[in-house]
Parts: sequence; structure tokens; C-alpha cells
Amino acid sequence: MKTALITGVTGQDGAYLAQLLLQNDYRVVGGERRTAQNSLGRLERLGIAKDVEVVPLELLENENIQRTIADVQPDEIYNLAAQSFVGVSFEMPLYTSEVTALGALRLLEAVRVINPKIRFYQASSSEMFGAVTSSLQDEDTPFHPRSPYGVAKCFAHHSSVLYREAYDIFVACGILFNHESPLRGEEFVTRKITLAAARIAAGKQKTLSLGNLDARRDWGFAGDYVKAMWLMMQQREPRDYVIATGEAHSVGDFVAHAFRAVNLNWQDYVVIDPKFNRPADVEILCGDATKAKDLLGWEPLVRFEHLVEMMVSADCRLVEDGKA
Ligand code: NAP
Ligand code: F7E
Repeated sequence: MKTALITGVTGQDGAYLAQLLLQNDYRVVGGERRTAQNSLGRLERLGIAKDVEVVPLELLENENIQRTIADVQPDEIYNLAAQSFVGVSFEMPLYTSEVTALGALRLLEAVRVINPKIRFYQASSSEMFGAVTSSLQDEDTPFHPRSPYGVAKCFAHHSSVLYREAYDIFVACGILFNHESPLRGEEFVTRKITLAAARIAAGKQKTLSLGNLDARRDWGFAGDYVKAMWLMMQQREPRDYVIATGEAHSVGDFVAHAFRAVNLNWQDYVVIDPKFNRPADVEILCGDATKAKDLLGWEPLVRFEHLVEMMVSADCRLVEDGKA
């Protein structure tokens, strides 16, 4: 039986990845940082909270990281923990770098010192591409990040590649484009929209305030994307892969589709509020996942329309049950 340690197990991807690894008969150990609330809500929603061994793991605390890896003795580490909200990274650039950039380096150092045979997955991001000049981005596209978060992810990505090349550690970076689900954090634009559509349809909310409706993203389903993470870690050679659907839609398209799913006209409810604009935004991202298809046999199963409808209907159920 293999043991996997997932940092950020309480997040969206952590929950889906834990579920996938349990289905593949792994012992799954999940890192949870200390908070005042129960943070296992997503694992509970998937019905796997009892099957994951939860350990305290804080990416700001080197000794804790070293001790945890030495105790757990994982075969594979999936580093999913991050301050992952781009908007907040402009308010907290130093904190974001401490967690998202240096946190990854602390883990890599721990692997190098404790056991360089541990395989390591780094959650890299399409946000690293930033101000793109080509219509599709792949593994050879240069990085030009447009947020402190994107800069921090570039540092973590380059550090991961360095540890692979310098120390011969099996390190795979997944450069994942935006991926969403009913478990997505409520501050990200897709979930903010689907939750609002469900609440407005039920008469529990009047309007939805948004920023830049013209930004375009390549949105896929998180359940499909964690499969790609696992596949990368099962290969003979460690490599980096872009994971994307190859289709871009605007925030406006997402809103229109979500409101259509509850039979409402979005123009009657959406208010533009400049407070949601960022000092610098990424206008368009669209990924070319040909390498993942060719080498991993990976392809996304859920397309844009299905994703929006899945999220809206899950939020309608939460509203009906009085949970949102
Ligand atoms: P998420 O839902 O925001 O989850 C982030 C996780 O990191 C949470 O478990 C969070 O814990 C944990 N965390 C935050 N600060 C920490 C710290 N100081 N020490 C330990 N844990 C900490 O993010 P996600 O959407 O699942 O994404 C997973 C990873 O993929 C992240 O690294 C993200 O940057 C990256 N990524 C995401 C996307 C996407 O579209 N979803 C695309 C590309 C890359 P709490 O629950 O306590 O907050
Ligand atoms: O914004 C625009 C916003 O916050 C998408 C993270 O998972 O994916 C995610 O980062 C777009 C941006 O995601 C609102 O300006 C308009 O252009 O949902 P988001 P993101 O910034 O793309 C990448 C790949 C990651 O790695 C990150 O961890 O939507 N937008 N109005 C808005 N965005 C938000 N959040 N809220 C609004 O009201």
C-alpha cells in the first residue's frame, strides 16, 4: 500500500485528490493547518473524512514540515497548499510569498534531506503565464505573471524544476488552468456566480456584484484535473504538464449560462463594482494539453456547459437544504 501526504487537504483539490487516492487503495495522510473552525467540510461532503488521516501541517513552520514528513514516511507528496486567491495576493503579497513560494521550497528541502526517493507533485498554475502573447499556452510558453500569487507560483515552479535537475528527485509540476466544482471556494468568480444564481432564484439574494466581466478563462472540472496529478506521479520520468480544456469563455459567458440554468436574465441582477477589479488582471488564458493527452492519456471529460450546470444545481440543492 502506498502512502500519500497531501498538503492543503482541506481545499477543493485536496478533497477530490484524497477521494481518488483512497479509491486507488492508498493510505492518505492530509495536512491541515490550525483554524478556529472545522475545516474538514469538503472531506465530509465527499463522505471521506473518516478515511483520511489528518495531521497538523503548516507551510510557514519548517520544523513541523520536517517532523511530519519524517513521521508519515510518504511515498508521494502532493503540494496543494497555498494562499491561492489571486485577489488577496495583492493585499498580502509577503504572506502569499511565504506560503505559496517559500512553503514549497521548505517541502522540497525536507524531501532532499529526509528521503530524496519521495515523489513530489507541485501545484503550478496557468496564472504564471499572465500577460500572454500566444493564443494557446503550453509547456514552452514563457511566464509573465500579473499578480503576487503568480510570481510566488513561478518561484515554487522554478524551485521544483531545480530540485529535479540538481538532486535527481522525482518532481512533477502540473501547470493547471482554472478548475472548478461544487466544492470551489466561494470567493472565486465561478462559485460566487453559481451561489448567487441559486440564492437569487430562491429569493434569498437580490443582486450580484462583480468586477471584470471580459476576462476569459479556460475552466475545467477539478475532479478531472486531480486524475492528471496522479497520472503524472505514476510515470517513469518526472515531467511538467499543462492541464486544460483548450476552450476559453468570458466571466460574462459564465454569468449568462448560470442564470439561464435557473431561468433568469442575468442583466436584471448583475451590478458592476470596481472594487472587484485587480491592480493588474490576466485578460485571457487558454491551455494546450496535447502533451498530457499524448504521454498520460489524459483528457477532460467535463466541458464548460456541463460544469456550469453541475455547479448551479449543487448550489440550488444547498439553498433548498438551508445550507447556503
Ligand atoms: P484552495 O481550495 O484554496 O485550497 C488551498 C489549501 O491550502 C487549503 O487546504 C488551505 O487550508 C491550505 N493552506 C493555505 N495556507 C496554508 C498554510 N500556511 N499552511 C498549510 N496549508 C495552507 O485551493 P485549490 O483550488 O484546491 O488549489 C489547490 C492548489 O492548486 C493550490 O496550490 C492552488 O494555488 C493551485 N492551483 C489551483 C487552481 C484552480 O483553478 N483551483 C489552478 C492552478 C493551481 P485552509 O482550508 O485552512 O484555508
Ligand atoms: O478570477 C474576474 C477576475 O478569482 C477569475 C485560482 O484558482 O485560477 C484561479 O485564479 C477572473 C479574474 O480566479 C470577479 O478579475 C470578475 O479575471 O475566479 P478567479 P483566478 O484569478 O483566475 C488560477 C489558475 C489559480 O491558480 C488560482 O489559485 O474573474 N472577476 N469579477 C472576478 N473574480 C473574483 N474572484 N470575484 C469577482 O467578483
